Amino acid sequence: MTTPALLPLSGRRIPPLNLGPPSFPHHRATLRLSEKFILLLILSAFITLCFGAFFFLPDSSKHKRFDLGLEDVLIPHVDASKGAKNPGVFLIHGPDEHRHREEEERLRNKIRADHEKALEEAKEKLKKSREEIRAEIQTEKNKVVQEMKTKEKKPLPPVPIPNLIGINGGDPEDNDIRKKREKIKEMMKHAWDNYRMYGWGHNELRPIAKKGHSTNIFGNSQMGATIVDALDTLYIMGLHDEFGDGQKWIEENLDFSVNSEVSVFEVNIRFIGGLLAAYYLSGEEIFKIKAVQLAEKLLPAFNTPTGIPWAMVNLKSGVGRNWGWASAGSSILAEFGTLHMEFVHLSYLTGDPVYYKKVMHIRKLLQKMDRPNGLYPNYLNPRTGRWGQYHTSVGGLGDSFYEYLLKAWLMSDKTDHEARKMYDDAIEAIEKHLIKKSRGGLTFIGEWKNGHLEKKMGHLACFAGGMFALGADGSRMDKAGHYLELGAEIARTCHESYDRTALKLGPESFKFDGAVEAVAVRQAEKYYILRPEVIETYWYLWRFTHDPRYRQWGWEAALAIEKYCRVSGGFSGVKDVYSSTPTHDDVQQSFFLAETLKYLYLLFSSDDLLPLDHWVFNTEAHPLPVLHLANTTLSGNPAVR
Ligand code: DMJ
Repeated sequence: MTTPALLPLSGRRIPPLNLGPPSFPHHRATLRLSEKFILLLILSAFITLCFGAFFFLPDSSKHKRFDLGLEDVLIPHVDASKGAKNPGVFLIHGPDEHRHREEEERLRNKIRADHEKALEEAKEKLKKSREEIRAEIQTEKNKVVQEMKTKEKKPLPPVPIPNLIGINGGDPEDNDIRKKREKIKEMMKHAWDNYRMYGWGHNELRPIAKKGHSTNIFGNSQMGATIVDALDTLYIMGLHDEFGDGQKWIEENLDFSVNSEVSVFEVNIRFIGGLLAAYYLSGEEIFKIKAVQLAEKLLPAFNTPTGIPWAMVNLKSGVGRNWGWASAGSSILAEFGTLHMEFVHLSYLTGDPVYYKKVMHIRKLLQKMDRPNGLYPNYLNPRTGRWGQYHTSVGGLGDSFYEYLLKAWLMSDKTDHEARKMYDDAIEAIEKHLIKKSRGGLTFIGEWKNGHLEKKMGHLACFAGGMFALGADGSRMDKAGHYLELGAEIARTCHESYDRTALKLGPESFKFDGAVEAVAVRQAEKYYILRPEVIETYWYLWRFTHDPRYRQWGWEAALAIEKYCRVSGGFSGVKDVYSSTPTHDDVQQSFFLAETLKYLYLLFSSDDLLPLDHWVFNTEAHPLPVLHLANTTLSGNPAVR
């Protein structure tokens, strides 16, 4: 049966309509002539309506699109020279009238053509099966997602990249040292390859169960913490294929729009620090873009009555809160005080002062507060702006706050004098009240708690040996020698804490009590979870003194890790360093790849790899370049100019 042709106004033949569902073609065949006539009537009414609409619709040429870069906006375009008083009313005569007719005819033709095309497409669509239509919709969806991703990758405004000196190389001349360095690289390969095999995309690895692992600092997210944390170590070791795999995963999978409550501090030091370092080393834009996307997600954490951020934030909702155990809902000094380096770099790279302002606000607030004995307590209530419990520590809860004061000064090319002053004041108070010598002559850093000194030093506090050495140059009253010596004494004490165990690995914390020196007493403090702080201190002291003992001590630690922590599926922490038959905790921490192995590798490299006058390491060992801002400005930042 043939369908009558439709002759529209244009006189062009419109192909027969196919009105029935494609899966039931016999329905079409059974349509009676009167039904067809009604359908044709409806269709011609529809076409007439379309033409009518053309004359009644507002003139779209009066609107012009402006691309403002960040978003498109529709702005009414008014030509002031023509009938501005009564827009919309125009009397047209002479040659203008002719032009106007031509234009009208052109538009009519265009509408006809579009209309025919639309009918043609509708007809084609109806011929397709459900599956085909579904597949088409999916392709369209994918296209939109792809376009959104491309938009996300939009480059940020270019800024001068600091001189990147010493980002590879570091080959030691000595053959024995070269072999040791190779061994550390092999350990990194073992840790990475197993994570790649069994934990890929998870935050961390269970090297014995051979599966992924995570902790509450990353919420319930699977954000590949080990990948991001390890990237710069892979890069400086020349493991470029592995680096490429990590980059690919980040490009394709790292997504921060997840309904997950994460630690602002941990995400900052591991993810933002890791991504920024990977960006600076490799020059790959994607790392910078991801760092900025993540930083935007952390900003809601600062929405507190005082501007002191919450410890945790939900990346999707932006709702923040504090850890339940932290002194009546307080924020923690080492957490809100360890954002400065990364946030200054974010402002530098984006030209957006918001990050800089957030961390400077924290600094100003702290400066104004009274400090008992000149010491900073570890807890601060973000609602009231008052200190919580008076507990001061250079180990956990306090540690990296002091580190970041010193490093803010170093990173600003030693121009951020305010940060240096705060650091000097803080360590003077620490030296006066917390640093003591044991009966056996070991210098240790205790903790101030409830009005008295606890003679206990955490593994975390061992980082301070490196910090004192790093801050020696530039110290008050030229006490450089004194601080270098203090750093060396802390290194010796921490080495003792390793040496006095069965495994030659240090406990989580150790006491100085009567006959007990540098030894853990409580069972719960005897574990070693692949932490880097002692090796970090060895490395800084090696760089500043070249005393071979630091390489020796570092090698002892590397051998102990190899012997007691290496398992077939990676590296694991151990539960008791005093037991000669270790029980594993079955966790390969991401900081083992970010820090422990990096510091070991640097310890057996020559000093031209990441020289300390050009690079400052964040607290997760991610190197960020010194910002020589003499000829440029960091938006809204007179202090580091
Ligand atoms: C790391 O995440 C960082 O070094 C942090 O500052 C303290 N703790 C761990 C490693 O022990």
